[in-house]
Amino acid sequence: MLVIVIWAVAIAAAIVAGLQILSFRQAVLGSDAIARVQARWAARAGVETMIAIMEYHTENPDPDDALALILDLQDNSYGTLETGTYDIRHFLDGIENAGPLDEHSKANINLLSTTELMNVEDMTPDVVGAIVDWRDTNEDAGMLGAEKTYYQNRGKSYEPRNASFRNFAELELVAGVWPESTRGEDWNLDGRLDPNEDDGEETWPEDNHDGILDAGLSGLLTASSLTSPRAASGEDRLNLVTAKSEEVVERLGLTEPQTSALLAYAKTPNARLEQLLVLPLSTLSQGGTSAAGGANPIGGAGAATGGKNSAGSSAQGRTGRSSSGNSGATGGITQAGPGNLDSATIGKVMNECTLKEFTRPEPGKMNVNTVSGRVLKEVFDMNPKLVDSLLSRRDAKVTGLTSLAAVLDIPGMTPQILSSLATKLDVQSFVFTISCRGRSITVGGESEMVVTVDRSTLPAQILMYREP
Ligand SMILES: [Ca+2]
Ligand SMILES: [Ca+2]
Ligand SMILES: [Ca+2]
Ligand SMILES: [Ca+2]
Repeated sequence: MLVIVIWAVAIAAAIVAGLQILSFRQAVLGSDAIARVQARWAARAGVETMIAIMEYHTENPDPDDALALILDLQDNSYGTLETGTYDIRHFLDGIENAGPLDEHSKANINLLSTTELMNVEDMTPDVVGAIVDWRDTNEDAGMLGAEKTYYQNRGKSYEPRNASFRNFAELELVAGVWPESTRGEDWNLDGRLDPNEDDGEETWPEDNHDGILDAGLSGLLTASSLTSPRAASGEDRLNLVTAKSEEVVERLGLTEPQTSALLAYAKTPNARLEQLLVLPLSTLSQGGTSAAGGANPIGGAGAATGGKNSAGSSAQGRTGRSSSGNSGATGGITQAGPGNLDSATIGKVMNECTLKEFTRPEPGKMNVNTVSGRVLKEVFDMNPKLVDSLLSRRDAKVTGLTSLAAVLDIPGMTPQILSSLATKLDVQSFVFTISCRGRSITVGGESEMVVTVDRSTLPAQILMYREP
C-alpha cells in the first residue's frame, strides 16, 4: 500500500513538474510576444513624437532660428516609456547623429545634371544614361541610356517611370544599378549601422568592420526632398510676378522705389531671385543681365573665373545709374535709383518670395544647415576649402543660417558662386526620415520602424513606412 502511495505521489510530482515546465515555457513564449508588442509600441511612440514636433514647428515657425526644428527633434530622439524605450538616429557623412535624417541634407536625384551624376562615386556613363532616360518623359533612349524596349527585351515586368523618381529605392530598378552600390553597407536602408553591417565578412553584406556606416549612393542621394509654397516665416511665398506693391512693402519692409524696382525685375523674362546676389537691383530692374553668363556653376574652376566680378560687373547698369536724374533709357521712372538691397534684405526676399506659381511639390533643394559636405564636394564638385568654410560658418551660428546671404563674406565666396549655390541650397527642410528602434523594458525585445514624413502640410503626411 505504502508503495502505491509513494508511487502515486511520485507520479503526481512528475505531473506537477511537467505542468510547471509547460507553463513556464508558455510564459516565456507569452513574454516574448509581450516584449515584441512593447518594443513595437515604443518605436511607434518615437515616430509619433517626431511627427508631433515637426507639425508643431510647421505651425509655429521661427524664421530667426534655422535650427529650432532640428534641435528639437534631436533633443527628443531618445525616450523612455513605462514598458520600453526608443531611440532615433542616422548616419551622415560617416558620423552618427541623434534624430531623424533630413532628406534635404542630400542631393535630389531628380535635379542632378548629367555632369553632377557623373561626379558621383563609381558612377558610369551607361548608368547615368539609364537614370536620365528613367526620369525624362520621352521614350528616346540616349546613346548609353535605356528606355522601355531595353527593359522589355530583358524580361523585366516594369518600364521606366518617365517622370521623377518617387523614392530612392526605385533607383535599384534602373538598368545597370546594383544594390551593392545603392546601399553600400546599409543593406536594410535604415540609415543605421546594424550588427551584420559591421562584422566584416562574417555575414552578408560585406562591410569593412570600422564602426562607420558607408551607405553607398543612399548616403548622398535622395528622391524625397521637396518644394513647398511655405516660406521660412510660415506664410506662403509671395509671388512677385503677381504681387501688389503694398504687399511687398508690408511683407518685406522695402521702400517704394525698391519695391517698384523689385516688381519690375520680377516681370522681366528669365528673372531669377538669385541674381539679386550678383547685380544691383537698379541694374536688374532695367533689364541688365549678368555679364558672367551664369552658366558657370559652383565647380572648383568657378572660384577662379567668378573672381571679383561682384563690385564692378554691372558695366551696362552703371551707365544707367550714373546718368541718374536724366530721362535715361526705357524704364525711366526708377532711374533715380532705388539703390541696392543690403544682403539681409536680399536674403529675406529669397526666403519669402517666388517668381513662379506653386502648382505641386517638385524635387527639393538642400538645406544649407544640414547639407552633407561630401555631397557638396563630390556631387557638386565644389572647392573643398570653400565647403569647409561654409560648414564652419554654419556650425558656428547657434541659430544656424537663416539666409544664404549670411555666407556672402566667407573666404572664397563670390556673389556668382553664391548665386549659383542658391539654385541648389535653401534654409528649409520639409521631409525627414525617422529611423526609430524600440526596445521592450522587460525582456529586451526590439522593433524598428523607418518612416519618411513630409511636414510641409498639416497634418504631416507619411510618404513611406517600413518595418525592416
Ligand atoms: Ca524616358
Ligand atoms: Ca542598416
Ligand atoms: Ca557583414
Ligand atoms: Ca563600414
